[in-house]
Amino acid sequence: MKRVIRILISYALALVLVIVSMNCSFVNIKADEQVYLSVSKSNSWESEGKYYAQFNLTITNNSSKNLQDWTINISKSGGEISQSWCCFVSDLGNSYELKPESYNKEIKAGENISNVGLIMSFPAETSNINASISPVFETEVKESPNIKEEDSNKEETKSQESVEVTEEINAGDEVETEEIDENLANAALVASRCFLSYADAPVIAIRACYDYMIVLNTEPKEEQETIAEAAVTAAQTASEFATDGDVESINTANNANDDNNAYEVSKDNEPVIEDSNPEAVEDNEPVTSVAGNKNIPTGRLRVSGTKLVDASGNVVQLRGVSSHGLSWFPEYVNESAMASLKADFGINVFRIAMYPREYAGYLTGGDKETLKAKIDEGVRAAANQGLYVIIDWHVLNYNPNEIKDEAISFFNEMSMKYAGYDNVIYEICNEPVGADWASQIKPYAESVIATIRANDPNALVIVGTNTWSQDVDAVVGNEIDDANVCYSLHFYAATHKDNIQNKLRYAINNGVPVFVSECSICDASGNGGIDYASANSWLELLNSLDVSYIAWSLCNKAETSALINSSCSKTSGWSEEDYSDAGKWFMQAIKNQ
Ligand code: IDC
Repeated sequence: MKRVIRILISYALALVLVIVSMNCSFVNIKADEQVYLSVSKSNSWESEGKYYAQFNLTITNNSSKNLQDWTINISKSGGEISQSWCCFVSDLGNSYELKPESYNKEIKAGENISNVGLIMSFPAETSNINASISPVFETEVKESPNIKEEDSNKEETKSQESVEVTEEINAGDEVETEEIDENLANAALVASRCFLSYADAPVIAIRACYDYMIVLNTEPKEEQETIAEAAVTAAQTASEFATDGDVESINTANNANDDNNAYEVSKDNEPVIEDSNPEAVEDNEPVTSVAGNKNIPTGRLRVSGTKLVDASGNVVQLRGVSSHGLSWFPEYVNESAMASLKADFGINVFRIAMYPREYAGYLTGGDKETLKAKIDEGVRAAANQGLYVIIDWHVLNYNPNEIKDEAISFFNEMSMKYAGYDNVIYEICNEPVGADWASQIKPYAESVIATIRANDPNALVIVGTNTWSQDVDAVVGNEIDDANVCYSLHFYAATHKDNIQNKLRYAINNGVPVFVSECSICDASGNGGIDYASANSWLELLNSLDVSYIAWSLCNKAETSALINSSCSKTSGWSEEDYSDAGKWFMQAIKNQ
């Protein structure tokens, strides 16, 4: 185990500090002669007496050496990070430390990464925060084993927690080979960092362990079960270690236990296809209709002007719910849940959100076969329930072209598999950021749609727009040359008001079909207070224009947008009190349309 610790702690940090002023404008200040940290404040809003600002970070490696790792330090200046993406955040007291995910850790010479971002809240309007970056160059870590040895002797400075966690796990687990120990030690290190600041840290920790297990793939399949168990134990140990009596953390650790089960269930859940009434789907029965209700449509949907119409030409407004991330809360994507929501809310669509990157994402260590089996279960369950279903490639906060090849291969597989399914809709990029419509998103969409069309000429496709799918106005006069495409606009009612509503009106007035494939009634972080007045005004607008909408999200996470109360562990068959305030609002909105 000592060797593991040595490896973990032998990074020679080339610490270069620079203060970056985060202002409304884009700043670009040198970290040293070679590495740049750029910060832009892309959005800000007020909610419940606090001021929120969203920052996007870009790290540019202008040196001739590859970057092996990096750490960003942000001083708190009275602020608090309420959300972050594509990085791990640790609370160091007066400052936050941001560490990379496995996929954006290395930055090759001459390249940059721009997917890291965060939302901070402040007691008063603030425009300045201090940030610094510590890059680690490749040559500094790629030393001979002897040098690692020396480094490790000097290395008592690295986080004490990390060391203790790794030792703790080694003592408690039953895994035999040193190689597996290493994986777990790495996982626990990631886990320990997570626990310091994330509300959903235990879940992330477990996923992190799982990631390591899968990515490194060091053992034959039979061994993986044992490793998985050890990984879960590791995460739990890390949880106890890091929570240190803090009530909120203990609660989240308890939730993680539920998640362990889900994780194990989904892992064993190979014959998902057999499980869910294969006849209905194999015969490709059309989506069933309920007589007399025009809002439960039949057959393939198509775009007609700015509206959606069903196979008989009836105007359709889809109204439904979205899953949370498929890797986070897979247990909510099941047929009984859909049946409950159909009965309680009257939904006619269900969205399956699959993150390619975040938290055991499809491209970042998530088990692709398990994720695809879950999608399959969702598609078939929806067909059985007479619901439309959206397969959402949940690009979040980056340019979808960064993973275009992977998207093409994913949608090729999906559209080949579901070509005969009238209920399947493809959403090819949830929320692009930093991606101009004309030069980035449109060409991306054209490539992905060409792939889908080769397998399925008729499926409805939803295309995200720039700035978290707000810029539908940019599509006006520059639509994709395809008859069955609509464009997404997302809103969170406490944050997005007139300005975004006007974009919706403008797009529709100019003939652009808009689909609200994600929305909620709280603020843009998915949390904070509910703004009922704004929510009602949005609902009125959507209904008046027959614009389809989908509520984020079906889970019991302790956040305002979760449709199920965090105290409720049921994954279907809910009663009214099991729904959160947001859940109750959407139930009324969808039911009473
Ligand atoms: C949020 C989830 C939250 C999770 C986070 C990960 O609610 O639990 O930790 O993602 O980054 C979106 C995104 C959607 C966000 C949601 C709320 O499409 O993924 O979910 N949101 O922030 N756009 C605007 C808001």
